[in-house]
Amino acid sequence: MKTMKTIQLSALALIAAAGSAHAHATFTKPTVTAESYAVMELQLPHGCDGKATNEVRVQLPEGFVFAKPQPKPGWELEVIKGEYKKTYDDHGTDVSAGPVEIRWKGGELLDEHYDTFVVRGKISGVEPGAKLAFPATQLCGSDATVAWTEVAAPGADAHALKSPAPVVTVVEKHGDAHAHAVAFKPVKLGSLDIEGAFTKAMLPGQPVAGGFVTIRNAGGEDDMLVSVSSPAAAAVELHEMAMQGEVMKMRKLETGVPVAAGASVELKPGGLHMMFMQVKTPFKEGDSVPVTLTFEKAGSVEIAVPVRAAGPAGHKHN
Ligand SMILES: [Cu+2]
Repeated sequence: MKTMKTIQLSALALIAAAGSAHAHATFTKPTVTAESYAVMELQLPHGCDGKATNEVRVQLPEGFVFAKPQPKPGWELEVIKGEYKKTYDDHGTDVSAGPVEIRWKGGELLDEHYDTFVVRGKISGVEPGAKLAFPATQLCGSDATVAWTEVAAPGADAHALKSPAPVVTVVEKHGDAHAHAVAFKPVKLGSLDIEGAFTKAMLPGQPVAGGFVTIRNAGGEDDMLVSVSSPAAAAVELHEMAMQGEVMKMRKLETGVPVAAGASVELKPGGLHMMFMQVKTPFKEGDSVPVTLTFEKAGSVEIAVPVRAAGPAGHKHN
């Protein structure tokens, strides 16, 4: 048992050391949408051990086609062309060759500065869920380089790599609708503003789920969230998490959640929350759950609560 603990600790220490020594080259956005144009913005966190970067090379993966780099003042562009492995349709024309590497040359990015290098292209013929790696190299003068070129084997953990290539994950085209579903559109009810509602995807076998929302009372009169209901759950209770001695305990609020005049109350993980009891069908990421909030004075309103990705730990209930 003791040995096990030591091993875990030293592995953690290693990860922490690797993380702090070198921030990695990454894209500003982690996902791109299948079958659509993507603007890839590569951010470089530092030079080569103190030296300024004079050249940045980015290799383009198969499935990222018709690429066009964004020119940068002070840098020359070189676009290296090659054969694609497949043929791609560009508005009715079959295209089998195009840019495969972009080089920004002759500039100067000091070690203590940060910059981004941008290339636009079409994500084509790549299955949603796949990851696209763009191996990148920073050249500093004639003798120093930093290579971000390691690519994890399919299914392997990229965190274990020392110099991982910048990667994006391809998401479904209708991922757009999904992204919209995840954002909650604020709702007004009298002088109450209801914002930021969400719940989380449920793990198999998880019977309950927490729900969260922020309520602002812009009016001059105190109000109270007295009840919550949803056709997706047998009941929805209002709960509070509170320390009971050393233990975090959940407590049912029998009278409701007060929303004082001019104040706002946030139902959030680890604090006040709605609790969906005996959920009929586990909540799935990207869906939304119809919920009716009833206030003592302002009355009732139905909102669509978006389902976010499951948290690191499911919502436990005692
Ligand atoms: Cu609870």
